[in-house]
Amino acid sequence: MLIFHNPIHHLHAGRQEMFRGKLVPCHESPARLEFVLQALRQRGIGELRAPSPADMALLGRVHSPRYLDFLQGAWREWIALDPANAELDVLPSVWPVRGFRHDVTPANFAARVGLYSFDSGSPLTAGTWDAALAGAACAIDAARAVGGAGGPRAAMALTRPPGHHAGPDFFGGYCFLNNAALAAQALREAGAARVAVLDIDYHHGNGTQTIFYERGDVLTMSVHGDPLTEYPFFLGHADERGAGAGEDCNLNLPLAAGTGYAGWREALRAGMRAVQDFRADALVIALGVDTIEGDPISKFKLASADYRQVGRDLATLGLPAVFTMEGGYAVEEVGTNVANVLEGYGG
Ligand code: Q9C
Ligand code: ZN
Repeated sequence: MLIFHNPIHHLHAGRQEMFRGKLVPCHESPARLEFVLQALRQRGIGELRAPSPADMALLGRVHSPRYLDFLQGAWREWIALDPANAELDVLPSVWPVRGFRHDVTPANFAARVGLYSFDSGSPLTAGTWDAALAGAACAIDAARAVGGAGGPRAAMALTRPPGHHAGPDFFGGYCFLNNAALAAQALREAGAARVAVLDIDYHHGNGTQTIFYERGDVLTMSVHGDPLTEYPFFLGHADERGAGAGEDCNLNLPLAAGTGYAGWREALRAGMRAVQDFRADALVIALGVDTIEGDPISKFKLASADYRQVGRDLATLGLPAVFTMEGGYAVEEVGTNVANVLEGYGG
């Protein structure tokens, strides 16, 4: 399997995230990816590749141009507010909720951060744009390597920051550019008529759902902690089925916090049946391994050994596939569990 890894992921390293009134150390850290690289090297899994420059035109077909401009210039504007800001990460503090106008773009940067984000847990740093862009390039390259159709080839975009919470024009949930959506779009443009995104991160893939909600050419499926109690709360419920041309092309399978592998696997298999009914030509697997028992911010109870079976199950779809790296915060186990999935999948 070709593994496109982000050689500059460490340029994105948030200092603190807001959690229940306190600034706490970031869960989404460079060490997460280093543990995966180490596990893959140790076991001789995959061939590592660095990405080529990102296709900006393709990025503009997934994210809005004004959001991309905002992200690219955000750090410069943050410093312009106050040079002392160089020592601090950008965190939003005001959002245009119900009743506010969405058709004005404030000149004040501190307000604009709120226009383009949905939480205060996703610090934006000096290197965020460069790191996220190189990660997006990994996703696009992985998609182009497996191509639109013609057999069960697979590739991985091994990158951070993760992507599945990032929407057409917003960041949040540690995500800035939606790598899984970019891979799906690149697969479409490489000739796959229908693409399915299977999101198995603990958290609902709200960004990916929103990007494709009204499209009939991309099925989005997510197995996740029930948003009535779990982040991101305001999306990911079972009655969200898609709209317009995308009606019945979105499937949410929320599970109670505390669910173990048996119940989780049943949901995954239901999601896989939907992929078959959709007659997908290619697959994107948004691979979060925050489903492990003991993950510091998640509440499913998978064991490390279960991830091999996850890989084996996914391989039975027999489709060209792109894996993207999403969450997983029990740092040492992130490497083991990602390597187990890829091993189960077939190397
Ligand atoms: N103190 C991904 O797994 N908030 N994002 C959790 C913990 C955000 C997770 C609060 C969780 C985002 C890609
Ligand atoms: Zn997650």
